Amino acid sequence: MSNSPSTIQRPRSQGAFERALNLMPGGVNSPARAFGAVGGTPLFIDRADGAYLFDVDGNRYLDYIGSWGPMILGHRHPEVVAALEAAIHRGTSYGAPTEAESELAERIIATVGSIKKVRLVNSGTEATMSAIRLARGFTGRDVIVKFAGNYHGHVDSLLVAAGSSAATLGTPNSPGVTVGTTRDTLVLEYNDVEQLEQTFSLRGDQIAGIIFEPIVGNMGVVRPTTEFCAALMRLTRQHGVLLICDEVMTGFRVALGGAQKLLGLEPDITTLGKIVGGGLPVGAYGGRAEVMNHILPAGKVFQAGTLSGNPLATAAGCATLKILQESPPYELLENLSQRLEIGLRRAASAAGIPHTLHRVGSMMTLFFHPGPISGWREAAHSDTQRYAQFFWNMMDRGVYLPCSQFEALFVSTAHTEPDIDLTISAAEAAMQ
Ligand code: KE4
Repeated sequence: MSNSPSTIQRPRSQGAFERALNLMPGGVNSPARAFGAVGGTPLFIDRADGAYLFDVDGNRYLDYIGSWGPMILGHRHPEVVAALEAAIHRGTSYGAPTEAESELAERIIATVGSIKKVRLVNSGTEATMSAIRLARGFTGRDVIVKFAGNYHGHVDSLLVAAGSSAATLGTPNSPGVTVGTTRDTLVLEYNDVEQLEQTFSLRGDQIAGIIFEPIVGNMGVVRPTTEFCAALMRLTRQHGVLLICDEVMTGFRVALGGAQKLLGLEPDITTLGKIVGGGLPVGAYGGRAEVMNHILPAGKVFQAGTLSGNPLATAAGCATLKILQESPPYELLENLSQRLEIGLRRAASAAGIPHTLHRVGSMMTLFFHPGPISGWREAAHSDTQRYAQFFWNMMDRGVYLPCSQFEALFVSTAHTEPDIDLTISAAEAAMQ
């Protein structure tokens, strides 16, 4: 019996989920996919093509999750598929260096201005975990600062609930994370310059690094203020703290050079993921050589990985970045995304729904919240029940949105104006 708030029966997804529940925790391999935030049964996907997902019941959906960001070129881009087909006939993994890794490193360095040396890993989590270890190894300090509503993967020391004040160290927000692991983590409010300055005056000389999403995607899309960016740059330099820009989501998404290019930021370390692998498992972290040369075997900070720089993953990543570098699609993405933003705003206003929409390039969030939203304190009060019903109303009209109010939707180069207009029409009906 489906408990879905959907009006459409999807028996094969239902059966697939019941099977998966007996095999894997929650029936999924990443909790975000379990539809916990929107209720109902997750759709099992059979295949994807261009801007579309196809579920195992044969339904087609316009895809705005794009694998949570990687699929900026849409699914099965012919040049990415061709690169993978060529690579697979040369083998799948060697455990030895390849020139493809150097090509991907060159492409990253050529596009992300602050990166002069880079290490490839297998996920965004590995990238952020390694960046934190590097900041501590480079500075010899222990304290790491993060911000509420920012997500950096399942790194133990970042699975932290905010302390009671700016000077209060974090406490674990997941079983299995020890107090010892989190006692060197401070959780501050995003865009709160005063609290940042207070923290630095109290503990600046103990802080190894600050990690933040330069444009947040993980509380929904939230931009930093100019003052917040300036304070981050100023205070980290004053106190010898490394600034870690987590561009796993924004890298190659909001601009070829990432959010740091748009915002004029000069981080000491940048973390990457998602798009850099073109849909295959690639993460990366990089920065100026003086910092990166502390990583083993050049330096003494340990980090390793069996499948880091895997030949198939680097083939997909190189093919994707090659396209983005040679024919930057950001004007197309801006036009399509602006059209969608205007349509969604008009639909919500016509339905009399309190809302605010935040967009940067081809990533955006329609908050069921009157706004303003500058951080997690406001975002957390969004009407998540209303979002959940909107989600299913759109799904039943063939539009697959992020399965949480606190995520970004993504437009790809495979989307067309008719696709956007269909989405807007669906939203007008879905909000009634
Ligand atoms: P992964 O380990 O999932 O590759 O990357 C972790 C990560 C790091 N930094 C940022 C800014 C991220 O957004 C992420 C992962 N994003 C989530 C969705 N917002 C991935 C979806 C999931 O967990 O299944």
